[in-house]
Amino acid sequence: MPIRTVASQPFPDQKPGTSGLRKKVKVFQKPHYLENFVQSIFDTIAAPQGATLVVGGDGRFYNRTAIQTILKMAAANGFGKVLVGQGGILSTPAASNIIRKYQTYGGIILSASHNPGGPDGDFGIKYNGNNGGPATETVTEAIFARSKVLAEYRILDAADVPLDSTGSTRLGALQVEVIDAVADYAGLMESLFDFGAIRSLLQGGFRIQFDAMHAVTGPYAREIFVNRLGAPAASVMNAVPLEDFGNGHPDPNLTYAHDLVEIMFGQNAPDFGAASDGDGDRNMILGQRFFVTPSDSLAVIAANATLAPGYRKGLAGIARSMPTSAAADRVARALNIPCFETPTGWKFFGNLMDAGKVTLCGEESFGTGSDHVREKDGLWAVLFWLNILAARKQPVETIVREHWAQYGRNFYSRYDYEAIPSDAANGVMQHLRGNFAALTGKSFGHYTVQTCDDFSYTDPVDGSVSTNQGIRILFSDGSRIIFRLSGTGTEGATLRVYLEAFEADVARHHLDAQEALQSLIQIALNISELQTRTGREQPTVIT
Ligand code: VG1
Ligand code: CO
Repeated sequence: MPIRTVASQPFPDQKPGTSGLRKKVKVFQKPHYLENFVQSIFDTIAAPQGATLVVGGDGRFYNRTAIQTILKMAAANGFGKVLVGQGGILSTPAASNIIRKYQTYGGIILSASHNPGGPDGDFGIKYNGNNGGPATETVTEAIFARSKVLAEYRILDAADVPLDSTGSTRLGALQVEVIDAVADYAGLMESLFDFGAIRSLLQGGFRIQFDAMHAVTGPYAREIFVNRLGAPAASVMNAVPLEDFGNGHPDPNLTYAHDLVEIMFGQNAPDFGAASDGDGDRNMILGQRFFVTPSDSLAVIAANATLAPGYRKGLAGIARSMPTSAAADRVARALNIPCFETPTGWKFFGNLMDAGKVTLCGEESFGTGSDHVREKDGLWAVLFWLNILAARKQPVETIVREHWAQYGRNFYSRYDYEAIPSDAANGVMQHLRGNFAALTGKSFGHYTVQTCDDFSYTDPVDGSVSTNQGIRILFSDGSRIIFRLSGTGTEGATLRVYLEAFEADVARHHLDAQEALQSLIQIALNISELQTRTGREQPTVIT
């Protein structure tokens, strides 16, 4: 079969964001666009002749088309074998596991995560290295640099490869192996958690509801919750992955996972509810009429980690992204283990996990995970909670309230202003930067600004430095306001405002977060001039 060499044009807008390259499907459909990016990856990683690659995605629109292109390009670029999830589907954590388990030369994951899909929706692509984690910034910068000077790409002229049943096909010299997308992952989960105890919990009448949001976790959740743990089939809802996620927004939060929220906050609510996002790496945890913030979830998992067989020996350390609340820091202090603060995005946790410095990682954006893979892992977090619930035999709400009583409560909320003009968003950030000196020492009622800065991070393992990772306004009582521009949005700019206030007094733990954070919110709006600069009275989403 002939290999075609195609002249390409550079695309200077291909700078990858928080999690790889995310664009509208329409952009990916432009001639040579995807090909250029894939060739830039291949040129940068310089895999040895005959190397094995993993390829899979969250099943959204364009997944199959992109996979056929990548397979033909892998064949023309000297790869020996590609492992593809059945139907082209692999959840992000499952792909990470396969890279590690079969020791491949990394993998390509196709997803725009929680962003909507379909012909008018979003698509995304990223390379994960042989540790199973998203490429480090050094590698993504190199891929970007390569894409700017790329002169041509190589692709095999061949028919499409069948992807719907497991088995092997040849594509020129390349062996394409379609693998069961679920089995290895389910096995890994069974090795970490006490499935026997969870099964007994469910047999005893404990009711769970999991919302796969018509995204990638449906088949995984069915296999794990229904087939292996014996939950009724109806406990997994929206379980069939659809190319447009049933026209939904596969983002597991109180706004977008409304089907589940209605059930969990309604009459006769089950004992436990959870949801995952488009590519299966995020999670939302709910008790009966009770929402667990992702930052609290990380802290509770850390404090109870030894209840799960895979973590019985304890944790080496914890890492959280900078905007994530400091609830986990308090647990780390009590356990006498280190706690790391990294920039947003899972790629910053990889080095720490590889070096054995941390076991658990988490982000406020519904991301929790551990060193079992190198991605955040939605179903893993759900199983961790079920393991804790099976061991402690208390409701979700009681576990969280007891946690607050012991460690104090970090009230937390995030305000997202989506699709605002980039100039206005940059203007807010510039305005804040220009006011660091004026703000320092200033009091706003109970709150006094201690310091303000632009977060920068030096990787303790490889010494690489990442600057401008978010503006921090730090108050003397430990409260924080963070301003950050999203790196995953595909329309204009998304400005995120993160608010955190610590409360040691149990008598105030019953407060609603919005109530407890009211004055901080006012301060944030005041000092940023956000409303006048963006013309937005209200945020798009509050989590
Ligand atoms: C968002 C979240 C971040 C997360 C990233 C990828 O990034 O804030 O915490 O790691 O999405 O999540 P940003 O730059 O838009 O704030 V997902 O589930 O892609 O893989
Ligand atoms: Co995701």
